Order: sequence, then structure tokens, then C-alpha cells
Amino acid sequence: MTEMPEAAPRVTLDPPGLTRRIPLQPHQMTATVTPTDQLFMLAHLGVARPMEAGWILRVDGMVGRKLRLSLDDLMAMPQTRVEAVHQCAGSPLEPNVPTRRAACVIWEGVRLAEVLSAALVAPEASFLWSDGADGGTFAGEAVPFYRKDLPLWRAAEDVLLATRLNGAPIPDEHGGPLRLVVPGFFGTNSVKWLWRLTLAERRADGPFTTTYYNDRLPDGTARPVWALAPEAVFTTPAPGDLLGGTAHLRGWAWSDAPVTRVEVSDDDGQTWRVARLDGRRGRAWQAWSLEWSFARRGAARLLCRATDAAGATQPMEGARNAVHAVEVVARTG
Ligand SMILES: Nc1nc2c(c(=O)[nH]1)N[C@H]1C(S)=C(S)[C@@H](COP(=O)(O)O)O[C@H]1N2
Ligand SMILES: [Mo]
Repeated sequence: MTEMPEAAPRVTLDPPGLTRRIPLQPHQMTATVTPTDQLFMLAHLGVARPMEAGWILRVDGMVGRKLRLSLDDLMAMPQTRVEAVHQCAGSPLEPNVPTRRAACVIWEGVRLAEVLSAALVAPEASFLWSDGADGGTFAGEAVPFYRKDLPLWRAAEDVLLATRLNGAPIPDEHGGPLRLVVPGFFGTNSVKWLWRLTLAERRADGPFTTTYYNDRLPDGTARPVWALAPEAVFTTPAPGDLLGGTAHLRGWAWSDAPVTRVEVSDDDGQTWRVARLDGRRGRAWQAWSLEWSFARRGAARLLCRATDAAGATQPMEGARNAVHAVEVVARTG
């Protein structure tokens, strides 16, 4: 008997096509936990709205036991809560342009590791493919559904099959009723409207793991857009602010690894001053602050940059995590 191909749950796309909402600029990211109605929203193929009441997650590929899990099955398993930075990597067509689409939210759901252990993953499997129920066209190419992958070693950590966002069921727009959440990875890897997980020996096919979301390195190889890169933003001041001789600067910093240092410059990065930095709570963003005295009055360009525990520092330009600059005016000095 041949197996019938599995079909994705039926969804409507409303609106169809590339959809994005980016409500907050960095100076508006004042909340420690970003309220859901202020969270950025990105969908490459359209916003999927489930059309049927039931939702089934399939687990297949290199497993000893294929699984079909309903939402009730998942809810009956132990639930975990993760507070984590959620950040869009920016347009896959312009991978080196910083966009500062960042937030910090609370996810709840079942640990992926729990489900994988029930599926009896074969020792040869090294990647997990994840499929969303949204299909359509991206950059002129027809795509059956949004598919991403992640290295399996990462699944042993805090990866979630999430059903709740900020204490409520995940709204349609953010991937409800079920989404993958890979804390510490760029948002593109956290597949919304998740309906299938496939264990495999190799990386996934499809445009979002091959054509897009692979950074070219100087040696000619490509690095998947997985782990978050170090980044710091100013929440204060806002662009154009008129400041006194001394100003209280503050913001957030994050990376996949904890951030260990945030620095500020007003001379295009020739000299830097180290800011006060909070430790990391879970995978949340870290607060930083610095009392700043301007050396002279007039227009000033403040830069901030983060360095993480892995030793990575933000580049000045030409990368999605290039340093954040804010132009202000110092009244006295
Ligand atoms: N199924 C599906 N999942 C997806 C996407 C998508 O287009 N389809 N976009 C990804 C990208 S690029 C980002 S930044 C995040 C955005 O999540 P949010 O809209 O909940 O903030 O979802 C990711 N997961
Ligand atoms: Mo994104």
C-alpha cells in the first residue's frame, strides 16, 4: 500500500502575499515585555487563518514512530514558559540592511525535545524541517508552504511548540494555533501555523532555506541565518531630541549568547565609553544605561554597540546588526 501524501490544514490567506506591520521604532520600545498589539508582524506568503477547528501536528521523516498530535494532546503535556527576544532578520532580499524589528515576548508551550523523544528520532537525523500551512508566491516563485530548518542539536535546548503568546492563545497573525519558537534564533526560523515536523539528514529544500536566509561569508561559504547576532539599540534618546549637557542614555541589548558589554560613542566610533548593563534573565533582552556628558554643543551622532559572551561585536556598517545611530542636538556642553 502506498502512503497518501499528507495535506496541510486548510487555511485562508487574509491578506494574501507579503504582509508586514512594524509599529515600533527603537525609541518606542520602552516596555520590557512587548505588548502583543505592538509586536511587529511578518508573513511572506500571506496571513494564514485556520478554516477548521481541529489542528494536527505531524512528525515524520527519520523517526521510529510517526506522530499525529492534536492541540489537546500538546496541552496535556508539561508546559514551559520562555521569555525571549523576537527579532526579524530583515528582508531576505536585502540581508545587510538593519531594520531593528525587535521585541521581547513570553511564549508558552511544549518543549520540542519532549515530542521528539516520543517520536524516537533516528541517530542519523541531524536537521529538523518545519512547515507552516501558508503557501503562495514569494518574489515571483510559487511556494507550497513556508518551510524552515534547524540543526537538531539545537532542539535539545529551549525550543518550544508554542500555543500561547504573552499569556493568551497565539493570535492568527502571530502563527496561532501552533508555532515553532526557537529562542535565540532570528524570527524567520520560528515557523507560524506549524503543521509538520520532518526529521532529515540534510538541510531542507525550498527558497527560505536555500535561496534566502543564507549569509555569504568572505571565504565564499554561506551561513544560515539562525543565531541572533549581537545588537544594542537606544530607546532614549529619540532621533532629533534636544538634550542638556548631561543626558541619560538607555536601551536594550541582546544576542544568542548573553551580552557582556555595551558601549557608546559620539565620535564615529573612534572612542567608546562602557555603559552599565543588566544581566540576562532567561533569553530576554538586557537593559543598559549611561550618563552622557557632551563635549560640545550642537548636532551629535550617538552610536551604541554590543559585544556578546562569544566575543562577537557589532560591525559599524554593511550588516543587519550594524551599530544603531541616533542623531540629537546638545544644547549645552
Ligand atoms: N509560516 C510562516 N512562519 C513565519 C513566517 C512566514 O512567512 N510564514 N515569517 C517568519 C519571519 S521572517 C518572521 S520575522 C517571524 C515574524 O513573527 P511575528 O509575525 O509573529 O512577529 O515569523 C516567521 N515565521
Ligand atoms: Mo523576518
